[in-house]
Amino acid sequence: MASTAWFEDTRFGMFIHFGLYSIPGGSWNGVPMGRNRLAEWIRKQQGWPSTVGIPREDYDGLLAQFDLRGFDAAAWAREARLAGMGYVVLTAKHHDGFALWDTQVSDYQVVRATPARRDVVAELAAACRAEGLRFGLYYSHWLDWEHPGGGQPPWPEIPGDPTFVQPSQEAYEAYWTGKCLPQVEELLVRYRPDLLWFDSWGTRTGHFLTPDRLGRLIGLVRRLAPDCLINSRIGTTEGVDFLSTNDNEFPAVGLGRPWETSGTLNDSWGFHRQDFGWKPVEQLVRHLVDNVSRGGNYQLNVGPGADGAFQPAAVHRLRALGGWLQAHGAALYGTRPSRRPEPAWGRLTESRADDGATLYAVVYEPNADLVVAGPTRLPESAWILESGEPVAVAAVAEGLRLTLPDRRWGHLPPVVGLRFAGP
Ligand code: JFZ
Repeated sequence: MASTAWFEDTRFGMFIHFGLYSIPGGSWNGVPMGRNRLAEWIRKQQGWPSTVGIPREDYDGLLAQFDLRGFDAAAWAREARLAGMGYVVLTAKHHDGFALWDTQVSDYQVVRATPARRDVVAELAAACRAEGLRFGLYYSHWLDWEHPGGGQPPWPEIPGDPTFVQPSQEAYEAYWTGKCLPQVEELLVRYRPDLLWFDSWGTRTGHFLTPDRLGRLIGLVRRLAPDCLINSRIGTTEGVDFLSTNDNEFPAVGLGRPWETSGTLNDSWGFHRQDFGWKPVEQLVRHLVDNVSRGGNYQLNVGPGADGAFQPAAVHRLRALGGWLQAHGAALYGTRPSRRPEPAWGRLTESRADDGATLYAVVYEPNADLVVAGPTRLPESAWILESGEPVAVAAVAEGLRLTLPDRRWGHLPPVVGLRFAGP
């Protein structure tokens, strides 16, 4: 197992879904895609339920348009840092099988098959490291719609879904040994990712993601990159480093080992020009604080347009999150869940050192009765984290009562720091 210390200390990362699907942006010939509106699925979902996706030759017409004229990896890395994030995870290869690096395993890749002729993975890896960020890669190991032996959508999952013909085990093994494993080896050896984010879900993975295949894949990572973290959506919770929840799933309690939620800013992962479901900043802050207070991370996604630009609605939210974290990040970065019960009015985290501990109370409801249950030992000091303004603390039967200064606290939560010297 690799060390998850950096992952648990960093708490907040950027997910980036970028690829051929970023060009159509959720609609094809003026018709918005159906089903779940995940724009990166347009190849298989366009026209749903009356038609089943886009013919391969039509979809591959996108290759000639993929020129990356506006792509600026340094700008992406800068936005992640400004958002207060500590790592970036890029879709190196999504389900459509298109590779964003100069893979020697397949011609279906950005350097050989597009006018861009740029290694997006290499550029972003360098930009992230220049910004002091960790770098990870998403790899769709289970599904691959380019290779004749790759997994097809595991449908029908909802009414109206078509049934896809899945490859034979022999064909899938040819995909596994001929594309999946050699491409993962390339990514590990060339770009040295700090984590690999594999993607599978549901109850239909076992037909192809057998213990033998997963053993070979996990073994490959451990052998070539012992420090590279692996997530549970590889298809098992055994022998992996952190758990990934389902999309946009925020557990009410911690999962007892390092874990993360990957979530979207709006509804689609890939750029979708008609996806207007942008989450408010306060919801995003609460998702982050909820997860961190329960021992988890938040990997928040951006779907850049084909020109590489982040939409203004995305930049607005990322910079707002970064602004809040500039003043309150100490309550999240490097912290661990508090041993005190989670209050209804907010969330608690703790940072512990040899000379004492600091309890952080993130106050969602400033007007509530702010009682922190547990020991009644008074702190040496208590203050509003962003301003230093003192906060009154009284010992009560249930624990400690905080009394905030009489202020207008706005829509983003204030944080109280409570310093306890000694063990
Ligand atoms: C998968 C991908 O299909 C999707 O395109 C995106 O990359 C996301 C991060 O991962 O989407 C999922 C994964 C899990 C479920 C549904 C969609 N699920 O558990 O229902």
